[in-house]
Amino acid sequence: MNIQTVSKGPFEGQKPGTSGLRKKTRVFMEPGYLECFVQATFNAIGGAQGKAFVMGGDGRFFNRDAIQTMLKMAAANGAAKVIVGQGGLVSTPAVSHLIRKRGTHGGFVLSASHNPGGIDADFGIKYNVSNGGPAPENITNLMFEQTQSITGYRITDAPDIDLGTVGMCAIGDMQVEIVDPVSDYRDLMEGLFDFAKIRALFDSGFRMRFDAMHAVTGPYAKAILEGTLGAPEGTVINAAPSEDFGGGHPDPNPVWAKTLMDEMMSDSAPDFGAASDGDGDRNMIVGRGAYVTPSDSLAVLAANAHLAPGYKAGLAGVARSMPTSAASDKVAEKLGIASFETPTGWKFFGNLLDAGKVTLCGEESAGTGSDHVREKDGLWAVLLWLNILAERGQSVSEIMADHWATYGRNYYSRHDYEAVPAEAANALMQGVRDRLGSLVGATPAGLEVTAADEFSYHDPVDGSVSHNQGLRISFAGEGRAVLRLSGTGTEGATLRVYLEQYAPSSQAHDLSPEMALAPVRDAVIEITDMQSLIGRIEPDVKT
Ligand code: VG1
Ligand code: CO
Repeated sequence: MNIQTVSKGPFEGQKPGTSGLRKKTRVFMEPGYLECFVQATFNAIGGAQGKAFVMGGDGRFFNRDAIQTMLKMAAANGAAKVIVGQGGLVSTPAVSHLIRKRGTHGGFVLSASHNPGGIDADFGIKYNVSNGGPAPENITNLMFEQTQSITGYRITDAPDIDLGTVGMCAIGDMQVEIVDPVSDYRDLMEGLFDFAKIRALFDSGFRMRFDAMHAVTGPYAKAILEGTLGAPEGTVINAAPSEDFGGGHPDPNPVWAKTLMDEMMSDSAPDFGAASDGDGDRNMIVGRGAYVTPSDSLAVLAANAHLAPGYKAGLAGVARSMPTSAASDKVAEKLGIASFETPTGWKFFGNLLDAGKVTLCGEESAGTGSDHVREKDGLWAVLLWLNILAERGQSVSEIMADHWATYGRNYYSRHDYEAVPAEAANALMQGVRDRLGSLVGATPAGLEVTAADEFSYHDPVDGSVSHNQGLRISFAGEGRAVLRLSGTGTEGATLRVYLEQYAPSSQAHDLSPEMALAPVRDAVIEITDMQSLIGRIEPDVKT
């Protein structure tokens, strides 16, 4: 094997964000850009010599080319083995499972998740560590340091390998194992859920629609829902992964999964609807005529998980990201189990899961998961819902009504202001940050502020501290607003405004979220002065 060291780099701006490095695809395709980031990752983990890795992606444009390059780099850096999904495809939760099951040193996920794909859209890469989870901040910081001083990368000139055929091959001394990306994952799900009961539910005439959004969960959902659980053919739509996700945003929310939403709100709606994102770690849940917010979904799953065999012993605790609504806290309180509040991004759940402090985790951005892997897991959430529906024999809207009557309802919505000039977005955040102290007691738009701070996370397992994780403002009557800037965007800044209003169990729960949240929204508009700072008050996307 002929090994070359190519002089390149450093490239500016290779700082991993909320979930790895995300850039425009053309940026990743610049000669040496991907290579320098991958070499920096190897350097940051003490080299690849003798180590095994998993590689897989969501099938977006540049996925296969990137994998071919990275395999040659792994070989040139002395890796012992790389496990790759057939065709270069593996969902994010399935990568996490493969790392854990095969005991590899780590793995690479090639995805920009819910961002659109294509040569003029987005690409991304994320490194996961041996527990199967995203590299924690101490490692992403090391990676970033390496990207700033790198002067070249190692690669071999070996020919491309055939990613299409399951089996073993090699690049020099490095073994390459091409695996079916679905089978291990399906086995894992079968061990957690009552497949016989879910099969019986489908046999009884229960109908669902799963929108794979032309992304990686297509093959998984086909194999599991239709192939194993007996859902009728056609249950899974948009099932073939495509390089540009059919030209859409593979983001499972009511805005981007509109086709599914329209069907679920129509007279001919099936009993249950769900969708997943580009890399298969997000989920949207919708019943007939009833959209379930991700924060509520986490709470319902926490309250009912014991109905599934994998969780019948109960939960150790529940963790949610800070902007996620407090609905799951209410459940944890009632169950007498611990609850945790972490910064945005799945990497912060890893320590809690490893230490056995929590069993379920979730984010308001349609991410839910458990200790079965160290990533959020879209299909897992759908299967847990199916298991619960099969056990309870109620509709989604009946389950929601019961839930709110027991725990109260946390009305919730996220407003995104996209492609804001970075300077203006930073000025808005800084303006609020500067006034946090004086906000308490003020009454913007007539609502009294009871607390205001900037969230810092103190990891209870390793003692690390993460600052600047979002501005939070609480209002009298259990209302709350959170402000933060996105760490996954590739254009300007995205301002996220998270709105929440609690209505206790004794109250009615049938307001539209928009109505229930109007006072908190008005207060935020006044506090931020967004009209004059970013020139708008209407968001681009409401979820
Ligand atoms: C967003 C979400 C966050 C999620 C992250 C990665 O981050 O808000 O909850 O963990 O995306 O999800 P940000 O920094 O843009 O708000 V995925 O499915 O895109 O890997
Ligand atoms: Co994702």
